[in-house]
Amino acid sequence: MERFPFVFDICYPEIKPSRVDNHITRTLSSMQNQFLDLQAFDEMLLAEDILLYEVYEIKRPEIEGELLSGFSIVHPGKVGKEYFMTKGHFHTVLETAEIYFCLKGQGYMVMENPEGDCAVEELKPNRVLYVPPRWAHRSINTGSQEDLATFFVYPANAGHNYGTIEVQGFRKLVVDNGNGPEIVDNPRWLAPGARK
Ligand code: S6P
Ligand code: ZN
Repeated sequence: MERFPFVFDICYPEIKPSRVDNHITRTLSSMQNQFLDLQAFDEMLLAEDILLYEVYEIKRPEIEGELLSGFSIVHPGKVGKEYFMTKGHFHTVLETAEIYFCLKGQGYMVMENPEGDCAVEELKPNRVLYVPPRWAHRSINTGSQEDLATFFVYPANAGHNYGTIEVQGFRKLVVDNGNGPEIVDNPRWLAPGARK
């Protein structure tokens, strides 16, 4: 592991760091029950387990004091009316924040805290988004052709809790009912009072 300061450059136009230690790919099959239209999901998956998004991480020790950073690239597309998105997660160490810097594309970050408060912020090039401690986050690409590319940085000891979102969902969805992106309530969302 590098003990001295280091730099890395972003390679345009595909946008990925010149230094990559870890490349994570997530395909449709890793998103069971996450998209609202289960039938559209099953039909798409039957045709092909397509790539939804990729993460390029700069590896560092996952200990307090270190920072993890990297690039998240969500490809364009939809499952039914719902745009391609990341799984979304709380940090295991709930009291940890994260910063996203949007490099390319158009989309939204859907966020919520354990009390059920929610926030949706637009992502566009050169926009910085601060995700405070305790807020789950999911990025969504609303572009029709272009990738949504962001640079992220967060405390290296934060960890990822995917299970909570897999069960309760996010309160808000971003869908296209024919007129472009629309933020709507998720009918399958489990409100705090309905959780075990
Ligand atoms: C990690 C940070 C990002 C996401 C990435 C993919 O805390 O928020 O690196 O991991 O955008 O999303 P997800 O929900 O599949 O981890
Ligand atoms: Zn995160």
